Amino acid sequence: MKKELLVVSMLAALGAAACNKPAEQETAAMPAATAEMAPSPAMDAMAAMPAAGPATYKVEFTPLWTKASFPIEYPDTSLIHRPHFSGLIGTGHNASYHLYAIGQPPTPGLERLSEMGKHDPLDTEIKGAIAAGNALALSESDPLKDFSQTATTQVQVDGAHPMVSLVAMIAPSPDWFAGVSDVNLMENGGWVAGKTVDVQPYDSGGDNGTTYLADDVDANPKQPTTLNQSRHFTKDGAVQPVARITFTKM
Ligand SMILES: [Ca+2]
Ligand SMILES: [Ca+2]
Repeated sequence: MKKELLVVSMLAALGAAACNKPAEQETAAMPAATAEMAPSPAMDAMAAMPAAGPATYKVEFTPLWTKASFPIEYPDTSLIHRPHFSGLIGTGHNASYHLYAIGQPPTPGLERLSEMGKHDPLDTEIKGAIAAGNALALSESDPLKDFSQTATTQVQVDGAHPMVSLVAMIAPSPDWFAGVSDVNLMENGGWVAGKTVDVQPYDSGGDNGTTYLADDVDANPKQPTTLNQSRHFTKDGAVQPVARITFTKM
């Protein structure tokens, strides 16, 4: 009996100690957070960790790439060349992974996505990033051919992988894609309820064609990925977004 009571009281004491710990850490962290110090990214990450467990967001991709907004050579000449977006592909990830990067040549996966709309081998590259701990889960949607609809998928994030990148081919095109990169869904240590971002057109650098329907002109060596500032996507000198993505926490 005595022994059991001792165990119970010890457990109670341990429990109390365990309960106190986070509270102590919180109060200890408070002055640093309220002080007028420039918060370093490392401090942000540490402060964010306890609050942000895994989260899933609904992704809705709304097309803006219409003939009315993008009249130059808009490719509506036949059913074969009917304008559409390939299925979206992307992932939640950390700062070590980039689906695409301005100034960097495309990976073989990004090149094929941008030229053919194929998810393979970009899906394999993302799975490699997952295996390396830099990405969380593969996200994919169906292609979008009816622009009165949206393309939808889901994306998973967690405290160590709070950023999201997604791409889809602008089709038909030589190597042009719509994308968002490094969208951070964590703000002030917690997950945002929702976020809407513009999706810009890019040129992956995998092909040298300069019109939607240009013949295949493989780029060798590969060119750096750029924001697509061709006449097809600019208005008054400014690149126009070709879609909008809304993230909604589920
Ligand atoms: Ca190109
Ligand atoms: Ca190519």
